[in-house]
Amino acid sequence: MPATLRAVQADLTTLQVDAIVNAANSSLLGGGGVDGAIHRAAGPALLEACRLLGGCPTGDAKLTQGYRLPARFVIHAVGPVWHGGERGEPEQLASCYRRAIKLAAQHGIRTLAFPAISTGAYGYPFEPAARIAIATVRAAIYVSPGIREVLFCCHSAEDLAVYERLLGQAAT
Ligand code: AR6
Repeated sequence: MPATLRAVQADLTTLQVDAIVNAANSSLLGGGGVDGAIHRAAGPALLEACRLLGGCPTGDAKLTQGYRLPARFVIHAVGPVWHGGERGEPEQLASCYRRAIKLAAQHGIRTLAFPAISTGAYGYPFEPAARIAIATVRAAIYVSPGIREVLFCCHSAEDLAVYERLLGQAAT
């Protein structure tokens, strides 16, 4: 059975999953948005762990423990800054989703939740980013049979509606 893909509206930091994915920057030293919320909820040990990772290139991901979070792990993924779409942004965005799924599979993670990477401070248009997220995760989990459920965690009802439509799970 392939993993279930589902959209939810929630604060990512509250989700009871094996891993949450952070929309990080390449320093991995924290920031605003979902990154700031994750660091606040996880506590200072997360920043200490991130310091040891030596940053992360755009399109890649690295894993830490989740510390005070309900999630056991945080996968820090670095999405692209949107510059209009002609500078490799779609491929970089797909790459960070692929890398996050690969790391999850390598660590025996069965359930994980993504935020809409790059769609906040990094300015990636929401619906094109959601399409890439869904298509990339669908393809990646196909070769990672240990992963049972992937949640797309949306901050707003409007964002949730986009994911539900694209996933074909809109409420009837
Ligand atoms: N739970 C779920 N989704 C959230 C939450 C939350 N608590 N908070 C924000 N979002 P952003 P980016 C959504 O800006 O665009 C940071 O400073 C938000 O509505 O967090 O990848 C990093 O350090 C949006 O849809 O990440 C980087 O410097 C999505 O999360 C930079 O921002 C991503 O918004 C990364 O920018």
